[in-house]
Amino acid sequence: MFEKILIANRGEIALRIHRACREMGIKTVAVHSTADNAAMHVRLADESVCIGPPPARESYLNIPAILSAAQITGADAIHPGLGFLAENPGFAEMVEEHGFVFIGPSVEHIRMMGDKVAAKRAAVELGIPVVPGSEGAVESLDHAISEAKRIGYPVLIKAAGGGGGRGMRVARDEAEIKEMLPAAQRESAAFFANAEVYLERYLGHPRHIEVQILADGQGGVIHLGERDCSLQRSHQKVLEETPSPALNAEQRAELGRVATRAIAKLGYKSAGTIEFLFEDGRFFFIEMNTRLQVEHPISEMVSGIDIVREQIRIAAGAPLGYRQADVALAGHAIECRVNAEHPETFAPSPGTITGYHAPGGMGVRVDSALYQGYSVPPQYDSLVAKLVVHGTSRNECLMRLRRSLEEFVITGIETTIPLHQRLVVAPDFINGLYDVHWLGRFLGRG
Ligand code: MV4
Repeated sequence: MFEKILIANRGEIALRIHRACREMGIKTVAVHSTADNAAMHVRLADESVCIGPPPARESYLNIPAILSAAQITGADAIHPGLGFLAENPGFAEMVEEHGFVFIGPSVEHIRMMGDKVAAKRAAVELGIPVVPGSEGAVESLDHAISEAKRIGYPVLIKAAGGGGGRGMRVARDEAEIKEMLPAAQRESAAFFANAEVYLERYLGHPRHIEVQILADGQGGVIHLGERDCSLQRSHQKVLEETPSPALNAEQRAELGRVATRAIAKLGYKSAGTIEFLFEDGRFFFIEMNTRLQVEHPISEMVSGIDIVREQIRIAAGAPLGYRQADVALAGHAIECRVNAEHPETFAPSPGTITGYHAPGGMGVRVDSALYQGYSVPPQYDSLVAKLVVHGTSRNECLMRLRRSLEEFVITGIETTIPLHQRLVVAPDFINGLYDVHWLGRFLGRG
C-alpha cells in the first residue's frame, strides 16, 4: 500500500480524499495556491506545498509545480480529485512518467472518454444503447443535412471535445443546421481545440441518470446503483438522489447489468460513471466520466462502500474488496449542493464565514472545508458544502433533509441553502416528477 499520497485538489473534495487516506494509515500532502494558505485541506494534511498564485492555471493546473511537490515530499501516488486535472490524459501520463501512481483509470481510457465521438463508438461496441445519431463526427454541411434527415428533427449538435452541455445547439430543420453548424464548429475549435461535432436526435424531456462503477482491472467489476441528477441549472447539478424515483426494479437491474458488462469488456479500472438520458422508459448512453464525482457520497450512503478507499486500493494493485452479490443497496440518499451564491440571482458570493454550524444526527453527512473565520476565495468553484442525507425510505430521507436544512447555518456569505429549502417542499419534487428542464422552469427562467 502507498505510504504517502499527494492530493492535487482543494476544498471539500481534497478533504474527502484526505479522510480516506487517514483511515487507511496513509500520509497526505496538500498542494495549494496562495489564496488557500489558510484552507482546511492544507491545515489537516501531514505536509503542504504552495504551488503558485491564486489563478488555477498557475497553481491547481500547474503540472510541473504539482510534480515537483510530489518529488520533494516523496509521495508514492497522486489523487487528482475532480475538476482541474482529473480528466486530463496528459497529466495522468506525466504522473506515471515521473514514477508516481495516478489514482484513476488508464491514460487510454481517460483519452477515449474525453472524445465524445470515440466514447459513443466504444459504447456501441460494448453493447450499450446510445441516442440515435450521426455515424461519428459530421464532416461537412451536406453530410450533416443528410444525417439529420436520417435521424429525424429536431437534432442536437454536440461538440466531440465538449461534454457537460457546453457547445450544444438544437436544430429544428435544415435551415437551422445551415445556420448553426459552422458556428458550432468554430466554437468547438475555439473552446475545446477540437472542431469535430456530431448529431443526435434531440430528446425533449429526458432525465439524467448515471451509474456508479468500480472496477479493479483484474476482472472485478461492480456497480453501486444509479444516481438521478436531473435537477440542474445551466448544466450545474443542484440536487442528486439515489435510487432514481423514475426507475422500476427491472429497469434498474437492466441498467446495472449493461453498465457492468460494458466496463468489464472495456478492461476499465478505478471508479467511473456512465451517464444516460432516460426518456419514456428507455435509457441511452451519452458520456462516461473517468473520475470521482461530486455526487459520489449518495452512492456511498446506500452501499456502505467508501469509493475513494476503493480507488486507492485499486491503484495500489489490490483486487476489489466486493463482488456484486456483496453490494446491498439500502434505503434512499439525497445530496444538496450548497454553493456560495445568491439563492435567487446565483451571483457568486465569496467572503468571510462569520458563523458556521453544520447539521448532524442520524443519517446526516456534511462534506465541507468551511470553518468560522475562513474566507471563501473568489477564484474557484462556488461549491462550499455538500449536505448528504440517508433514510430507510425516500420519505424518511426527505423529512431528514428538511430538518437538516433548517439546522444548517452559514453566515457572512450568501448560500443556496434557501433554494434547497424551497425545492424540498415543491410537490413535483416530492412526487419525483421532474426531468432535466424542470428546475429551470421552477426557478422561472426556462
Ligand atoms: C441531450 C439532451 C437531449 N437530447 N442529448 C446536456 C449535458 C450533456 N451531458 C448532455 N445534455 C443533454 N443531452 C440529446 N440527444 C438534453 C441534454 C440536456 C441535459 C442533460 C442532462 C442534464 C441536464 C440537461 C439540461 C439540458 C439539456
